[in-house]
Amino acid sequence: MTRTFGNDFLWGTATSAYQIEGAHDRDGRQDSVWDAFCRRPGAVFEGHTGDRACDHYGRMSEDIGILSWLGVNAYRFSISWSRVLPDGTGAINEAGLDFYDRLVDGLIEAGIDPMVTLFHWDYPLSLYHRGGWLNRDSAQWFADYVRVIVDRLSDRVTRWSTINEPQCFIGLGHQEGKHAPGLKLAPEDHLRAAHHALLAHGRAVQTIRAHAKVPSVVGWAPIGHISYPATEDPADIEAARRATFEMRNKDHWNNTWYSDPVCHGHYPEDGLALWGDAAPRVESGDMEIISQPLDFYGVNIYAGEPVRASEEHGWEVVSFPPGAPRTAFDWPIAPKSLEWGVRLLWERYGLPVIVTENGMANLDWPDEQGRVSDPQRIDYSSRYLAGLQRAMDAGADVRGYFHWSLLDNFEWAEGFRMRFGLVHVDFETMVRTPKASAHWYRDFIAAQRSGPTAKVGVRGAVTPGARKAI
Ligand code: IFM
Repeated sequence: MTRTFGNDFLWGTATSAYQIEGAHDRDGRQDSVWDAFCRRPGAVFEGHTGDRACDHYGRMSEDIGILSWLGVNAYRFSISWSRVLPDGTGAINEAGLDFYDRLVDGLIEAGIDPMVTLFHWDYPLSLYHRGGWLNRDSAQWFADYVRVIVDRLSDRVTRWSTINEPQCFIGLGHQEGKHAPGLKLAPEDHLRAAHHALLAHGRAVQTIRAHAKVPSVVGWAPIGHISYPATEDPADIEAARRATFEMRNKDHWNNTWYSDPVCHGHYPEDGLALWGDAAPRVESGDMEIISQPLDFYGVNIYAGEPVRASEEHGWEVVSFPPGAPRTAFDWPIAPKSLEWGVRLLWERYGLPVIVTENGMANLDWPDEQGRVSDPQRIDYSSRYLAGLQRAMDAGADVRGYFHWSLLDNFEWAEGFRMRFGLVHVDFETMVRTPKASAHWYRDFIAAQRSGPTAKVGVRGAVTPGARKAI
């Protein structure tokens, strides 16, 4: 199939600091909550830790070489807060900051646009001991850290993503206790932590706007928790819209608790009713901070579920057929989740969308000739990208796609057993081997290099009236 996403479409891969860097105690870095969580017996599969991870810290040039070979024009990586500010606030660790300086220079030299994620879960342990996200000061601490990064990198970095998947670091980390810092808090407490994370997001946007040296493109990267229509019947489409944006469960697996404040300046009514007295106290001015104008809506979409209209409840989930394809993580393979997720989010929030993560865990290993065949990942990516193209054909304004992930890496509580990379990593030797999917992605990107352009601009470049209903 010929697909044309446009010459300026961002084709990238994504990673995060704790998952790939390693070097947990080198050059002045101090612990984050993930270092501490990994040391807790039973917290992570087989006691794996990110101490070495992929040793990206020591092999950064090699990894930039791989990105260059892939032909991506963008790379999304996160910064380790406690590598730059070992105590979370105060003294800057120049060696840590220098690492990111060199990374940015190396990427630009290779013709790859850096997209910096400012927070991807590795909260400084020292600040956790001062209350972490439960402390309202965390928004100020985050803004101070962001200022350090912006002062150093914003002469070259123009693309910023504030926080990654608040649903996970709050839901899994502060409600369910499955991720760092491993807390199972009462609703009023994890909701307060969530509110502070939203404030931190808003303060980060303000800091970038106020101090960046060149015009910046700013967004964030929540999870897309997607229901898609089982058929194209308008009643099923309405069912998907409702299912995607309604809050029915007392957990963090939804879109609107986070995205409505960020994009609309208020918590959703159904969420407030659901949480009742546990809902956070919103101080005067909070929502103005949280709802800073954004340039793009970054979204991480991996899977979703089909729904259809139901007279009784408005919508109901349609089961996958027995034996339907699933990833190694047991997530259903559902290309329509990307297609409809992007369409529905574009419709509701009216911001250009960037797919900041999409990919799959697979059981990959090198064969006797040293090749890594992963036809499942090629098929997955091909189907999801076709879905993305359909979303764009339907009018959704999509500006980029970042495959998760560049390298096999430390998959949080699953340790190293879930391999998400386009590039296989031998975690003993650290040898990198591009998988068949890496070759496929490289060819795919090369084939997209012609056709009409869709400008990836700064705020204001998108005509508000361009927003279309689906
Ligand atoms: O590895 C994670 C990433 O850190 C956040 N988004 C989902 C990925 C796969 O689970």
